[in-house]
Amino acid sequence: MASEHDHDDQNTRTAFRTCPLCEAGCGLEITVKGGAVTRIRGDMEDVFSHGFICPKGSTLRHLHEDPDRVRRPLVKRNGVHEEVDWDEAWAIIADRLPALIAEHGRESVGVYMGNPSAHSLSALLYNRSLLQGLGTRRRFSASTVDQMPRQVAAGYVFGTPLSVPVPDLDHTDFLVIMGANPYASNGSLCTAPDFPGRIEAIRARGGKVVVVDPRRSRTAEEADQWIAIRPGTDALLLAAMATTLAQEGLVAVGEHVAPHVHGVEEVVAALADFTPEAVEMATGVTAGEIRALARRLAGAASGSVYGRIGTTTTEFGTTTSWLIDVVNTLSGNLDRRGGAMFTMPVAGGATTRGAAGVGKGFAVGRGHTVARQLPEVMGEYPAAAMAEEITDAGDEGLKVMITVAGNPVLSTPNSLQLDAALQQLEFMVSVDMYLNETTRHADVILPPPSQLQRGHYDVALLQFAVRNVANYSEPVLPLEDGQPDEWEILARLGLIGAGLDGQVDAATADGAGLATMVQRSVADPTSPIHGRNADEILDALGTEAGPARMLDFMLQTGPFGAAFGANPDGASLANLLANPHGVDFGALQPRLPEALRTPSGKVELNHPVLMADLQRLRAALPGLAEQQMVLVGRRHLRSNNSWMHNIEVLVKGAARCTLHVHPDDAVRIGLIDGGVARVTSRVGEVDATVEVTDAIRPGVVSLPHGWGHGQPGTRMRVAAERPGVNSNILADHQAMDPLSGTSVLNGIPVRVAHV
Ligand SMILES: Nc1nc2c(c(=O)[nH]1)N[C@H]1C(S)=C(S)[C@@H](COP(=O)(O)OP(=O)(O)OC[C@H]3O[C@@H](n4cnc5c(=O)[nH]c(N)nc54)[C@H](O)[C@@H]3O)O[C@H]1N2
Ligand SMILES: Nc1nc2c(c(=O)[nH]1)N[C@H]1C(S)=C(S)[C@@H](COP(=O)(O)OP(=O)(O)OC[C@H]3O[C@@H](n4cnc5c(=O)[nH]c(N)nc54)[C@H](O)[C@@H]3O)O[C@H]1N2
Ligand code: SF4
Ligand SMILES: [Mo]
Repeated sequence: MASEHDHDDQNTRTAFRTCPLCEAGCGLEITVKGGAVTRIRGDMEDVFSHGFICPKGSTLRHLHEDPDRVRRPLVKRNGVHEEVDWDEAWAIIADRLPALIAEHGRESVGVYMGNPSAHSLSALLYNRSLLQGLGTRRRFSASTVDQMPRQVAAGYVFGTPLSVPVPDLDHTDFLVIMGANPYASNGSLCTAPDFPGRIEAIRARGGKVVVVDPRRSRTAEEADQWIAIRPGTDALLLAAMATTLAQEGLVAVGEHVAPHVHGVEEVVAALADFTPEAVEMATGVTAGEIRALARRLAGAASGSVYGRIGTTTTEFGTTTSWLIDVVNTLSGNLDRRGGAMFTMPVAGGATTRGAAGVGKGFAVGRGHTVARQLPEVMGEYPAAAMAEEITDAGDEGLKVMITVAGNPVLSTPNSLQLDAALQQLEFMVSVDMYLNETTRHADVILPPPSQLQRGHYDVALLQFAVRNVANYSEPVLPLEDGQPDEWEILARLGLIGAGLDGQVDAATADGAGLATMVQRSVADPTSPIHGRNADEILDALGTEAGPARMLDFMLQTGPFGAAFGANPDGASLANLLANPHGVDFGALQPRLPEALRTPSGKVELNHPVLMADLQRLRAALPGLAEQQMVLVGRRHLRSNNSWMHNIEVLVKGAARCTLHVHPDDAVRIGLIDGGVARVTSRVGEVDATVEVTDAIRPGVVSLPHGWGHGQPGTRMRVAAERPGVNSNILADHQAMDPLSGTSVLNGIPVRVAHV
């Protein structure tokens, strides 16, 4: 392996690997002795992370060695999961799945793809094969409990759902962070290893950082200013900032940007009634503070407003994301150094393909759910509709579910409803490495190899990186004999769904898929290999099936690509193998208008779908101004959604799944620190341990998600010792941002009582 260096000790080697656990993508230096990992630390030479690592990074070893990690397939018999060999597991699926498809049709199969799908090269490249093979349109994913609104807004305004501008962290003079806590999360839709260090660098060079968050998060504590907004009202705050810029003559769209933007005046006019005074009650931020924030943004040499989970998982998630673009544009910060910029991904970019500066644009609604007629968005339906699509869709109800890298029973709204619905399925398959709250319902669990046994490249997260970098990691540890790689599992599952199992194997299907890609590319006038000989390209890609070969093709045909010899020093798999610490293709550069893929070739700042939603926002204003108790979430540095609570070194110490309550609320309700509170929402109730803290706005309580372990039939022994409670029992499956189908997970109306 190219990334190994022999040590004096013949048995010891060092491997370099990008951490796949969160979006930061830190480089790890991994020492392997006699086939076992003995040490993991930050890779000092990594071109992007420069040695940074968080406490989760070194636990890849613990994950690999976790005795509870599923290593061989599990089959449920008489309600109990038993280990079987791979042939037996495949035989059961091949027996049941095609028969159920024949009986009920392809649309009786539902698929849920979870978050680690976005961190697995296999899943990123082969979930597509699985979906094609199954042929169902009833797809769901963690996107609709996460970033979908940000992508929908980007789709309408800039032309593709991957056209998300990112804050140019390393050059900005003024950063406004809304609804994100990168000191805990390490950043999201803004790939930047050592996000905290980059924030500190802004302040060290004389810049300012403002955090808008109902909680005084760690990030807020480290910032120059904390604005304690009322949950769910960021759209109003942003609208009032835009209006302030207009009223005070501060609108200054960048010179090279202005000719490419449609509708600046129209947007300003449509927002005019959202004055700081009109929204101060609802937002809980005074008109003076709103004006000051707008002025500071306009006055900064460069600035960027950045929003994440606290802005997307709300009733106005898409409109909030759009208004972030509006404020960045009006203040002259779109597409400029230190502002909000477009990335130039080395592989797989949606804004680097096809004709430059123009495209098909973005639309939703190619199909609807059965029970509630909710529109398709980006080829999927709201995760919150999964349960009702099983139970309330009559003859068209889902009979089969396949989950890949997801734990929707803990991560999606109205968990108890979904938990019950999954029990009504005729068949369920999970591709997963744990027997958890979701996979306990599966008839067959197919375990992927551990993270250390797989190659890696962050095809998805590097789309949002604050520098254009590329880094490929080879597997650190080998597969066991006969153990399939994750891509083979996904591809074979797809072949079974397509009725081709036994006729075509995964490697052959992969070769055919690659050949199609190459043929399309040589025929595409915008491709760097246009007009070349397809066979010659295929020969150069070699005969080893799998994601590395496909990645090689993507790298070589990308914007920095080697293009199969045309640009010999460019990006290719060989080039990345020779550079185990990654390759840096430089800082973000202005990309307008070439990055656009809208039909008009303009920034559609006044897209009609977004403009129309302002009426809904206006109508909601009086309701938002009413005082009521609401629940928000939070993350902890040592936790990762629902699935890493089985790692002792991460979960030890004080209990983390606590309900944060402001002292004033505690007194009013009669709660004491360490006592128990009953939290009730429209759909459920949980009893949580109270932590009284002034690091939260009065009227707001906070409970982290991803807890509620220790259920019968699960096998996560460490997690079961500190089960916590599942906050998504409280999240309402009906409450969503209608533009994106994304659930309201922040700002859930609740009652809190003492028990
Ligand atoms: N350690 C760790 N890291 C992670 C994860 C993890 O679980 N643990 N998960 C990963 C994933 S999948 C994601 S998507 C990212 C998410 O990354 P972030 O978006 O940074 O997520 P959080 O840390 O939950 O921060 C969200 C913040 O929004 C605030 N908030 C809640 N409601 C509102 C509101 O209405 N308005 C505003 N302005 N703020 C609000 C919350 O108080 C919280 O501080 O993190 C990733 N990184
Ligand atoms: N209330 C509330 N709910 C939330 C959120 C919130 O802030 N508040 N955040 C939301 C967000 S941002 C997200 S992303 C979702 C996450 O929601 P999900 O993606 O549904 O859940 P995870 O907890 O990430 O579970 C990941 C699953 O994948 C498995 N797994 C881990 N690695 C791999 C792998 O490499 N391959 C395979 N095949 N399986 C793997 C794990 O064992 C686990 O079962 O939760 C959402 N839910
Ligand atoms: S910050 Fe994220 S990518 Fe970096 S070591 Fe921690 S979990 Fe891994
Ligand atoms: Mo997420």
